[in-house]
Amino acid sequence: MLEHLKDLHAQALEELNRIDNPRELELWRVQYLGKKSSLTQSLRSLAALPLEERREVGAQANEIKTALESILAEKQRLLQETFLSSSRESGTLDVTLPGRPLPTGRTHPTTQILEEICDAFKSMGFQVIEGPDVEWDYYNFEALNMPQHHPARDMMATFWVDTGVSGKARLLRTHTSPMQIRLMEKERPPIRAIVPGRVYRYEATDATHESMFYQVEGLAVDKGITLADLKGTLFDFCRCIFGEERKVRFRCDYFPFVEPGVEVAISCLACSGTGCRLCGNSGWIEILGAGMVHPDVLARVDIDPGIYSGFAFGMGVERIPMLRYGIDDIRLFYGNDLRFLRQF
Ligand code: 2U9
Repeated sequence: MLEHLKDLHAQALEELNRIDNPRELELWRVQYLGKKSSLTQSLRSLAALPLEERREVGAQANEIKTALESILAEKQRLLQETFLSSSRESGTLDVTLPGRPLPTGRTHPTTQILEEICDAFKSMGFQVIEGPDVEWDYYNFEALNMPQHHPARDMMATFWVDTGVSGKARLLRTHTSPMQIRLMEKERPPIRAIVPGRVYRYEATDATHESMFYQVEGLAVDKGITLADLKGTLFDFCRCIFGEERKVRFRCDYFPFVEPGVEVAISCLACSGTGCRLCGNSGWIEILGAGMVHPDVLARVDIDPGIYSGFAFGMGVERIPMLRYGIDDIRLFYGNDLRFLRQF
């Protein structure tokens, strides 16, 4: 065995000396150092040898392998150098040409805005949590004051995963609020959290509707939280994302999981409130829904609404870059057209 290894080493060196191009060098590498080479096979068959012989042959085979690897690296370097200098001399290589640009990826516009939104709330002391896309009917609807046959369920046309009995059926979440119920079940106030994530609606898509889009919803629960806290937080958020000069308007609205509910609008980004096409001549653009968490929702997770109160809010994420950059079709976000994505 030792004799065979020595011959192999000598033969490899002799052949290497005759090689003068990279293609032959690669064939040499496969023959002497590849997976099927005699050297690799010898190392593999060591286990079958008696202990003493195994030690000696193993050491010898490893030594040869290391020597061949280092001489291969040296030969590769030499051939590369020879190739470069002969190309330079013959004029086939112009070292003054600019290099070829490497294509680089970039952050998706939705991810960019999600990061901005999360940073704004983090700076106000909110934690960021995520939850499952597949949810129980209980967390998505029942715990949020929408029992079976509640009319508000119709507005959140649902992709059902399976249809168990009420509360036990599974679905693709229609909003990220279920995670806030899970959080309140687990933790006691004070709670301040936002939940970014994908949500799903079973409806025809058009320029302003997608069957999957992103939401950020938020929740703050503690003793003594009032509508003034909601207004202060969302006012700061709107100005942080849309600019210090924005006016922010709060008007009554209805959502089953809050009481009272509000819709939040900002002065139009295009006309600053005088009225234009973007704002439908109203001067305002609706950006968020919000409200004080309904006492029944708190009671259901065993938080006493006589002691604690909270506010909650929700927003569609894609709407923000659409307004900011004048994107007129939400379907562009997930169509994977690089001509669109490369602009951000
Ligand atoms: C809990 C209690 C209350 C979250 C809220 C809204 C109002 C709202 C929509 C905005 C546009 C969703 O993407 S959208 O279609 N959301 O208007 N969301 S209050 O209220 C909660 C959440 C969790 C436990």
